[in-house]
Amino acid sequence: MKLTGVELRRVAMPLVAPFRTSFGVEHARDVLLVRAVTADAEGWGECVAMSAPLYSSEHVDGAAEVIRRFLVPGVAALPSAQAHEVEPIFETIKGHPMAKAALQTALLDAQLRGAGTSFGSYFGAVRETVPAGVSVGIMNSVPELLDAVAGYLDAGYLRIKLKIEPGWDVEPVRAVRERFGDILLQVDANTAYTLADARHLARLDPFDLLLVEQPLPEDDIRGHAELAKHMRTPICLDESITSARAAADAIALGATTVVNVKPGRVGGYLEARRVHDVCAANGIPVWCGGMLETGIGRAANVALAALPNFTLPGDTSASDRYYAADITEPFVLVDGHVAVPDGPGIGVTPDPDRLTEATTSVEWIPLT
Ligand code: SMG
Ligand code: MG
Repeated sequence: MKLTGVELRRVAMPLVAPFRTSFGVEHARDVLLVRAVTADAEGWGECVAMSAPLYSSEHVDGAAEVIRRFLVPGVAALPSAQAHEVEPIFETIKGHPMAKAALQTALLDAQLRGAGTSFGSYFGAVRETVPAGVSVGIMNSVPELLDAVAGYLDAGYLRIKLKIEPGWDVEPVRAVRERFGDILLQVDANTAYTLADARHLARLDPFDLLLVEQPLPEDDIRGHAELAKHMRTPICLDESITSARAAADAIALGATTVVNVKPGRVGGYLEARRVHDVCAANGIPVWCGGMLETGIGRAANVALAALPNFTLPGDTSASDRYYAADITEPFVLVDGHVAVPDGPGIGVTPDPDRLTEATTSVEWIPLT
């Protein structure tokens, strides 16, 4: 599979409501889409880097620069550019997993569209629909939070995740538990605490949460292992899990007993599959994280979430939780589940009119 050229397209996607986390407020995504063109097919990938390096060290302008300046020239030098064939070249470039994931996904989509194989069947999906959770941002007040959660439960979401930070943790969790009873409930701190908060975090234990996600800094694996000794709520790492090796280490050290899998964070779907496998081999359940993806990124995530060890509902919500008008056919919630696309590749394609409407810039990188 020889690559002909790569398009980098920026798309402005306003969110239906601001999404506040411990690291900031998102009002819109500035999405970088990668289109890989080969002689036989073309494929799409979505870069999940945010506008600013607040969730992780990457940001969208930097990712575009890495793709154009280092990744595409690396791929251009290869005789064939199937997804697994670019991995050794990508490994020589340090970091930038979200940039790598976006390009590799576009290549894999082109490859699988050419072969008439869906992402789901390529990776070994075992279900046709996946249970959907929803991630609920930090709100201005508890009543506002309860209204938001009520709306999501009415819509059919099977699991609620509350974003927390110091000053917005025990009280909102208590309020949601008291009001909605025995729902599947978990929290995500996005690194907002330190080990010195261990006793405070243990105050979440009485609420029978499924897990607490990434309470401590990304590089504090030992801290998470120590924290696990001081609280009953299972710890689930997100930001810290940057590869299958990192997952194996965190598990071996007792820092995580559940893992959030995000393909962008680990450099692509092949590595995400390896994270899944390492966790499965260790009896560690996984679930699919989200980065406010458009339908392009969501399609591939939903296929990944259909693998056997994805046993908890993911942050794979329906399109209307994020966008009034997505750039693909929307993913919809049916009985709390979203359907795994079964067409070739990621199984969805941008709507040409919506894409044009949302596009803010296009760059074509020819391969000579
Ligand atoms: O896609 O539903 C989604 C967002 C899920 O909470 C979510 N993602 O740390 O897990 C996480 C955050 C990272 C993105 S926040 C802008
Ligand atoms: Mg998280």
